[in-house]
Amino acid sequence: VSKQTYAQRAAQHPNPAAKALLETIERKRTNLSVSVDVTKQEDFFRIIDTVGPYVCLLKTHVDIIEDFEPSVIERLKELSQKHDFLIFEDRKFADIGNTVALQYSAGVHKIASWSHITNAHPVPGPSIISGLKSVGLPLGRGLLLLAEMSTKGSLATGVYTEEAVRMARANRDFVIGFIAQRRMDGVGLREGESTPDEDLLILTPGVGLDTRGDGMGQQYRTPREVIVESGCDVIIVGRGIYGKDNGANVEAVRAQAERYRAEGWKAYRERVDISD
Ligand code: UP6
Repeated sequence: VSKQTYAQRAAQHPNPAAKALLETIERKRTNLSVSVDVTKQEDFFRIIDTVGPYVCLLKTHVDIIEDFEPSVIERLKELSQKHDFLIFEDRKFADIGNTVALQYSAGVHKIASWSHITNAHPVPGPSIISGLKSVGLPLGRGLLLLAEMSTKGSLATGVYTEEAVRMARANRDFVIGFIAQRRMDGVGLREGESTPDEDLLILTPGVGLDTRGDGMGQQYRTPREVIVESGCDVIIVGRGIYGKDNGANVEAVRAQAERYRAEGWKAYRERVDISD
């Protein structure tokens, strides 16, 4: 899979959210997702309007917005249309099926109604997928499982990661891939098992060009390490793009978004061997 182009993969993908993401990547020539982790609407929308042209997917933590109101979602949807990107609410669900179905569909944020993609920790077992799927599948949404994390000392390793991959494989109509640090093709396969037509996407946070960590356990690798060496599909970048001042300098944010987009795309072309 990692040698195929995004366009080839888009043409074959059965899940509508994954297909739309792969098509957007190809159309905009960007495998960059920006994570907009700021707490004020003003900063949130300024950053999104600036990075919009450079991203395939916009990642949110909508619960950190202090002045949240329902119009935030309307504006976010408008910007997603204007700039042609998908939305990924990084909710990291982790509860029993019944609870996550309520958290996904209801509450203040009604995530399922606007977020094309969301994610979940596999820690509760397959029932977390059933719960989220009951809400998201009819809406054409996609789910990512956190098979690994970017943080120092993460417990999501070894057998845990393998079981996460098996859970995804058993639910390929709704689970479109992973938050992980490397390609998962072949991970967790049992004796004699093979999955030739499987395309599980890898979206990777912990990406930075200028530092290796943040002093709070985050670990950064470069787009090239992530895309070429580890075979991942999408780079997720937060503070590397909007900096320490919540993206106050619009031109600096634009320059960083363009820089990460170019690095991510160059790495992809190296991986699939496109030379023209
Ligand atoms: N994130 C990680 N690592 C993971 C999973 N998720 O960093 O394993 C998320 C964080 C944050 C973003 O919640 O929103 O990706 C990374 O931001 P940064 O680039 O500013 O470190």
